[in-house]
Amino acid sequence: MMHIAYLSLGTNLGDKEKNLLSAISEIERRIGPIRAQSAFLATEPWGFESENTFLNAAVCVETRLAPLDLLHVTQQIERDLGRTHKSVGGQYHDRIIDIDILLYDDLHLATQELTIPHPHMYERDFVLIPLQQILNEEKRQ
Ligand code: PH2
Ligand code: MG
Ligand code: MG
Repeated sequence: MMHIAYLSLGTNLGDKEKNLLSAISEIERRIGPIRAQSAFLATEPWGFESENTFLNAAVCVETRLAPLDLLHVTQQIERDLGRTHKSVGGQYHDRIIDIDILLYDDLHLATQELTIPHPHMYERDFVLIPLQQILNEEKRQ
């Protein structure tokens, strides 16, 4: 079965453009074909203090992976690109790459490990602006 997932990408360390491009190419390789991709948006850190600004993006990807498998693959890509620690309890850190699942078909899921839609997506311009860009792109096709 084919599914449609929307992912949010963010980075605020190192060569940020390269980090996003590497993440997107690993998403294509391990998750499925990219249907739409936003522009890269420079943003201020949200929810924590850092001198390192972000580059954010969103992608729409077609996948045969189930939600938890998708989560595990995105986490493996984060680790392979060099991410060291995860955010715990809303305590954020600078990171080489963060890949978050925003939406998966019309699924609503709330488990210990994974909540879909992403619980904070509606509060975050760095998520909503790229997401809106790819939704508009799809409407025009
Ligand atoms: N990610 C966070 C917390 N704050 N701020 C920006 N600008 N961009 C992000 O991707 C981001 C953030 C948690 O993952
Ligand atoms: Mg995040
Ligand atoms: Mg994350």
